[in-house]
Amino acid sequence: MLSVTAKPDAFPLDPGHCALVVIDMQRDFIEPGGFGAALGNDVSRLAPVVPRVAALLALAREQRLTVIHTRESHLPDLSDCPPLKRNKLPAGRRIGDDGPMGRILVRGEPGNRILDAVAPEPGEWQVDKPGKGMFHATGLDQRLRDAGITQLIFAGVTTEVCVQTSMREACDRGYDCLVIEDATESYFPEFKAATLAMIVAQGGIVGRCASLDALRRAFQ
Ligand code: TIU
Repeated sequence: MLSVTAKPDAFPLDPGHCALVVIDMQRDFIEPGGFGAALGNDVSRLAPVVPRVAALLALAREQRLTVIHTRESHLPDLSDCPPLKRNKLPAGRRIGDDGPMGRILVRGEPGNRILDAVAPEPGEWQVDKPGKGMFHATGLDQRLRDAGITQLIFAGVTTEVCVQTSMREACDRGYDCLVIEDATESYFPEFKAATLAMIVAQGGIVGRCASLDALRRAFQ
């Protein structure tokens, strides 16, 4: 068992039973014209996290961790999209509407593609999820259990939405969780800071926080 220096306390790392989960590093959230922009966000705020997630992926691959990539997306007929999620936005910016990267947040459209710099490699898991959390309607919990995964390291976007939701739901299911604070980002720096502070304030019950460097040191 390795040990990662983390907050509020050290994270015991068991590489053979640990997966890296990279949440929603898709064009929809990081490039102009996608769902993130449709929500009114300044998507340029997420650009700096891309090379950091790429560095984390390189480390995970070097250490032979299981690697999982998620994408938030809906079926082309939108049968898996709750009406509220679609109808709260103005026409032209709704899920399923046509945008510069194809239909917004629809599975298989150009906008739904994970950025090249952090793209999945052969053998890595790809999970399409209609929700903010990664367990809803994905079958992922059973797949992780079948693979003997008991620990999850989180990265990706956005910290307070899909990353936090997925991590909290993972803790509820009994996984030991760690978020890499410099490999996750939000459109709102204050929301990211508050999310990490909330995790630390819960005493480790809803996961822990560590830097990429601290994770790297644990493997040395
Ligand atoms: N709105 C926002 O910040 N995020 C999302 O809608 N999805 C994810 O976080 N992936």
